Amino acid sequence: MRIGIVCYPTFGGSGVVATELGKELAQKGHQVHFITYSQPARLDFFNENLFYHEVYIPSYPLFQYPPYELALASKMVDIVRFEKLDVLHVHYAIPHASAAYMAKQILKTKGINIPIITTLHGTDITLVGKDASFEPVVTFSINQSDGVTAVSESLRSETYDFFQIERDIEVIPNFINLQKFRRQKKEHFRMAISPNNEKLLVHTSNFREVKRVEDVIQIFARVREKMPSKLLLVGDGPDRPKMEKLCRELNICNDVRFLGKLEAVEEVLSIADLFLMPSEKESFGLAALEAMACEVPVISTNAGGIPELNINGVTGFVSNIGDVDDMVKHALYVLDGEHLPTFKANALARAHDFDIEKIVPLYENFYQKIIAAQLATI
Ligand code: GMT
Repeated sequence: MRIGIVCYPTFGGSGVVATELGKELAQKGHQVHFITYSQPARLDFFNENLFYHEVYIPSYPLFQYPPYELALASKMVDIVRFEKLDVLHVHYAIPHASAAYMAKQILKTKGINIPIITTLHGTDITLVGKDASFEPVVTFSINQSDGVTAVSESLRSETYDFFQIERDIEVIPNFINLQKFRRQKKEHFRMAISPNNEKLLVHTSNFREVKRVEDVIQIFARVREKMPSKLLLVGDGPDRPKMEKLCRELNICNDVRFLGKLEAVEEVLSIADLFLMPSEKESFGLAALEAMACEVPVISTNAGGIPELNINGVTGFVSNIGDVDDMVKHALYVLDGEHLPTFKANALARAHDFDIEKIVPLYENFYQKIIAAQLATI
């Protein structure tokens, strides 16, 4: 198949899923064309089946807000025609699904009927998409897509609950490359961070409000009172300065390291004992899956799709949003030397359910189904 993938080229979340999907599809012999505004972060190697097409927006004094969606739609039209694509798969509804709709209408005038598949990732529905500034366009472009997938059951039902959706949405969960995300031997690194064998807690996120990083720090501060431990924070974002201040106020700076945006997250996860995800919203929780693949149990909230991944009492525990007491209690239980090995093994076993080799064929089958349905209408 010749597949166009449209995504945000950023670290984390939907961009990572789209890039990893494209890479795997290319390995399997499909031709994959990425269409976005800069080189996707994890697309940093050569493969004969992978192509990258940059969306260029010319600047003009009138454009206080550069019309990215129009430039993207025009690029899609160009690439679908020139590369003879079979399907366009857009990740994150805003603005990719509506740009794809426009590209599809333009292509129709040229005798081409390109199937559009939209994958909903989370905040495009649960946060930004719900905003009245976007809702009508999001509803319309979901309904107009030829196929729609959501990354969890929870996101699927939230989409039906909030928007007037008149079509099927298929759940295809996120996945993990178990060759990349696996527990590696990093004893020297662990010794450097926790020389006295302190327990190692890890959190990775984009430090936005919905991630509740403050809860991460409060949980850690309370665990540390009962058990010698260290906290590693990976990622960066608007809440980081507040979190640094909080660490100073709690006088725990010597035991907390802010590592910033790291590419090789799996190296940090390889020395971790526990992963913290106290998010307020999380359609899936890819960061938790990455941790589980590295044999790290998860203490999380029950927000969105997290309980579909983190099995309460098995791979870690889930608590109500903001219930720091409960998360501290569970963290101490999991970190107990008697319990930790079982939780680690369970986390890894659960990660295998989301093995990229199991999930990517679901996308391939979905593409085939949508392409066949489209051909049948001609
Ligand atoms: O979590 C974020 O803020 C980033 C966001 C994104 O789209 O990049 O992540 C969303 O998509 C991920 C991949 O499907 C999911 O694993 C995250 O749970 C989801 N985030 C939220 O729903 C808040």
